[in-house]
This record gives sequence, C-alpha cells and structure tokens, in this order.
Amino acid sequence: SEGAWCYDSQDPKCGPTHWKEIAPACGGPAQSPINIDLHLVRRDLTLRPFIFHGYDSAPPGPWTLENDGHTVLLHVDTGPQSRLEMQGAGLPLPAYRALQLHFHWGGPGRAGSEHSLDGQRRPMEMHVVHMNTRYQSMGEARAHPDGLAVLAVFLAEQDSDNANFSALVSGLKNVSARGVSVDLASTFPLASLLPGASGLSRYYRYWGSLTTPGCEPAVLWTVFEDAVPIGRAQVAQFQSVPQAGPPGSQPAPLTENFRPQQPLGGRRVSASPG
Ligand code: SG7
Ligand code: ZN
Repeated sequence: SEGAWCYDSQDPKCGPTHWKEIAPACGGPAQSPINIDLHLVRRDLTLRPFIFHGYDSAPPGPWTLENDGHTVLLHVDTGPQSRLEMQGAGLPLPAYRALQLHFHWGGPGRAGSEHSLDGQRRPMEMHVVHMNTRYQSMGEARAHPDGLAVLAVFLAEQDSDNANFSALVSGLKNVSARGVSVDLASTFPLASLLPGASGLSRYYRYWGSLTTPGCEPAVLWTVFEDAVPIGRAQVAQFQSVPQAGPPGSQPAPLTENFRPQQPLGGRRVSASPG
C-alpha cells in the first residue's frame, strides 16, 4: 500500500507530489514538516521541561540499524527491560515510549533538514519516534491524533567528529542496501544525542503528521531550537548510504530524503519559555 513512494532524488515519478495518490492523508490538513516563523510562535508557560526515563544510561541491547530504502533507522525498543519513556513537556498522558530514531539529510553542499527556523535549514535532522503507551500497536497509534510524539533535532556540521554518533555511524557501512539490518556493537544513552545535555533546549511544539506516506495526522511534534553538532565526515557517511538498486548494480547513494514543507494553515506553533 505504501510501497511505491519515493523522494524526487530517487525518481520524480513517485516523489512527494504523487504521495496523495497512494495515501490520501498526504494531501490533507495538518501536514509536516513546516517552516517555523519565530515572529508568529506563541510562548506557552505550560511547556515545562521533559521528564526522560532511561535516556541517561546505555540500555541493554542490542539495537538494530536498518536501511529501509528511505532512511536509516535505529530501533531502540528492545522490550520491557529497556523501557525508554518520556513525560511532561505538555505531552498528553500517560507517557510516550521511544521506538526508533532515524535521519533526514541532503546531498553534497545541500542542507537536508525537514523543518526550518525562520527559513533556515540545517544539514541534517534526527527524529526520535515515540508512541503513546495508551496504544497497543503502531497501527492503532497512527489512527489517533495523540498517537505519536516525535522529537526533531537539528544537526549542525562541524570539522571534528561527534563521538556520541560514533557507534551509529560505524554501523552505516554495514547497512549496504535496502532491507539490510545489523546489530550495533554497543548501545549508548539516548540523551547523548539530544541538545543541551538532556533535552534542556528551548523547543517548539505543534500538531502535525508523519512526513512519509501514509502521512497520518497523528504526531505531536517537538522541534528543539538548539542544534547538536555532527562531524563533516560523519554527514558524508550518511550521504553515501546506498539506496535500492537493480540486482548486481552499484546502487546510487540515498540523498535528499526530506519532504517539502507543508502549509501551516490554521495551526499555531508554541514555544517553551526556556
Ligand atoms: C521513515 O519516517 C521511517 C518510518 C517512519 C517515517 O520513513 O523512520 O518508520 C517506520 C518504522 O516505518 O514512520 C510510522 C513511522 O515511524 C515517518 O516518520 S517521521 O514523520 O518521523 N519522519
Ligand atoms: Zn523523520
């Protein structure tokens, strides 16, 4: 049902303008990503800090890294003994559990974040996908407006590597084609990939959608203001992850895997006071 979509960089015939043909919600309201116009955001004093459970230590693994042909995903939900949950921060009750994180990137010299602040894109954007613990499955969560909460983190390029990305980036060379999964050599504290040494950054908040088909309007988005640094060479590793290709071919690298920005419509973006 959602097998036929792609990014324009892969094939314009199945790119974002065609997504609504296979998933009607992609042409519907409350879509993501968006540009955040900082003059129009409304400060909301109820947007208190996040409460993170289990993000400060390396949980039992293994964590699996997967190339799904559209991005690279790190599956961090390995069962009840390694529960990663967040609350507070204006999130609906009772809590949201971390399932996976994945990335959107550009191409050589081209920024690839999905969101932007005052029109400013960043080289990459990381999404940590969480599911409301009141729902039993992803399918059920995707059918409810409060089903999912995604933390969006901008990645800013610097000359030196960020060691907190080392375990993940070393796995990239092993997810050599669509459908290939590998176990990471080690887990690490999720907080080490969040801004401000544990998500203490100011954040922006709005109701939106998944940024890939089916584009369900089931996501409470948090976009952190502060970027997390990543090394130039590490960004290049993402930009050389291969996409699917015909058998025996040298598949082209997966690049520019971000959705075009969507109209805000009648929605409001709020800002935490921090
Ligand atoms: C990527 O983005 C994957 C998807 C994800 C989608 O294509 O990470 O993950 C899986 C497991 O298919 O979709 C349902 C879901 O998490 C959209 O996620 S996003 O809106 O955060 N970009
Ligand atoms: Zn994403």
